[in-house]
Amino acid sequence: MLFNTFQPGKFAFASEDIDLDDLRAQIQNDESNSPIDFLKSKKWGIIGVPFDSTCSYHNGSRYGPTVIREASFGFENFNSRFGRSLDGEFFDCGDLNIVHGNCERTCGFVEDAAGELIDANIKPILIGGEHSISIGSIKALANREPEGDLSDITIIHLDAHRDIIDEYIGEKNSHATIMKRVHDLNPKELIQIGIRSFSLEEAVFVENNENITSFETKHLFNGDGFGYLMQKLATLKGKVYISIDMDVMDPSVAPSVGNPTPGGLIVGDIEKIFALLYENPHVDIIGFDLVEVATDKLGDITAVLAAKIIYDFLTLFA
Ligand SMILES: [Mn+2]
Repeated sequence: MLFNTFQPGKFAFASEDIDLDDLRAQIQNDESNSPIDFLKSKKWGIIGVPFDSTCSYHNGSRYGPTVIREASFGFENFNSRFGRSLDGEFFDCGDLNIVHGNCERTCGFVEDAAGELIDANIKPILIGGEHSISIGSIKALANREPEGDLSDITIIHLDAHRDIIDEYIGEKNSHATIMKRVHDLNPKELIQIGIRSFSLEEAVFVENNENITSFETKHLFNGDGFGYLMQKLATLKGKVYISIDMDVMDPSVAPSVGNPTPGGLIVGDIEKIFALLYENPHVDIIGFDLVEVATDKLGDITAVLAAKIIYDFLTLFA
């Protein structure tokens, strides 16, 4: 390809289109195919989910997939931070049809679409959209586990907020309750990073659940706090799903998010977290999402940073 020009619906450097039906048929006919083949797969599939309906502050995350893809064309194929080229195999499936105003049905569509990728040994990447959509991918993965839940999967959740109340203004399915819905699926461990805003009810819930580990910014950015996080990630084992709410970043570097919250992470923090997970041979990342970029402005700095995070992720894990 001579030109690296923005194509609507494609992340930069994405492989050409795939025939999912064909891939799934091949896998179904392959008797030697096993769950390990999915686990060790380095193929990723991007699904844009332009859904914002339950947002409690700034709306606009429905434009996230478009502005993030557009920003992705500003990067070089060679990723100098990691000394590697982005030449792994990944596909961009485009944007999902969503049901405006209906979180449950939209997340059902996400679950179906992510499931189609997984059944072709392709790991799902969601670009949001609001945070509630993560449950689609996570359920698709849980449904394919022997226990039908997350008891063998660690969730790494980067966010300014805990998102772990049972209902938000009477709603069970909301961007403010997403990690409670995840916790309902019995995760092996839920690791929350960058937390700095939550209710007392959420604090009590976290305290009473041994499978939740919390790295609040007040600890991360004090003394050896970040070092403890690094130690934790270096000792992780097994299947890991990563969910990044862009409001985990400091609003000085990522202002265009649904709920900006001062005192957050900077770019190098995410790079260090990815590098450490990449260097840990005992971890298999099985899914990833990046949500809550809320802007309709092309070239918005938050969209550029979001594209860089996805670009870094693909450079290391594709
Ligand atoms: Mn948040």
